[in-house]
Amino acid sequence: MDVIVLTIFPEMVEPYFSYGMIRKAHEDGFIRVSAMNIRDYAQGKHRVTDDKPYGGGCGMVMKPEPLAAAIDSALQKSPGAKVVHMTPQGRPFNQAIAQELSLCDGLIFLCGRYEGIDERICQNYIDDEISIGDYVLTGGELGALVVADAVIRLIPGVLGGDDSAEKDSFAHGLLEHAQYTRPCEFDSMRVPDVLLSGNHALIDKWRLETSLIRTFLKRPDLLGIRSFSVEEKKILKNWYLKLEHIIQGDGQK
Ligand code: 9D3
Repeated sequence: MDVIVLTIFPEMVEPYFSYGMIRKAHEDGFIRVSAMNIRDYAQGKHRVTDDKPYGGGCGMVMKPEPLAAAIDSALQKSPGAKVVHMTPQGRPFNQAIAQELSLCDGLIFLCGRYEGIDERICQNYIDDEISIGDYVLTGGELGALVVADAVIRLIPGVLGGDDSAEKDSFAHGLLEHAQYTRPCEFDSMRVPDVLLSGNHALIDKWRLETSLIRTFLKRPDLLGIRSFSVEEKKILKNWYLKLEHIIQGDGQK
């Protein structure tokens, strides 16, 4: 997959691609990541990329010609790529959109600055509009990195052929179970005995139960949009029975 970020601040996004899994995926040839400077496609001595808004008002708007030229140039490097405008008005980004974008041959992220980009670019050069959430950023660069990061790790082979992307919490709709590593005692707190037992059926059951309880406590909204397996229903009904005992005051203790 090609990932190209169009920005007036390429120095802001390039370093992110030089570390960890993305660097490895690039080196191994699964992806080609780059940033292109919109200013390189602007005209005149000063290569101006922004101008005053028609109709008046504060702030500046990104001029259409440099954006169009930058997008055309990126499309030449990656024919058929999807052009994604990062904007607070876009579709709220989530894991399902990451899955969808991971099927593309190429992604070109257009990052706005100032008050935004000329509307005529939105109409004729953009395939998709994405927001990374309801808060105000200073530009689209962090958004492009967030989306690129989430998409790249889903590309087959990028995780080294294992299935951890499949097991991700948002893929199965539950939060991750608690994690422990050595030492087995830290700050007087011990690792739960079941994890040291070597009994993998019991460990899986414990992990599912902690996943469910954490999701119930921290993100009950996730449980509302999901159906449950037979095993999960058993665990939930068990809590229900225990709570009923407590409410009726006839608990074991
Ligand atoms: C300060 C100007 N705002 C009008 C009240 C509109 C506005 C324009 C441009 C607000 C933010 C931005 C810059 N943001 C992005 O380019 C952006 C973004 C975001 O701000 N939040 C969430 N996702 C994204 S993706 C791109």
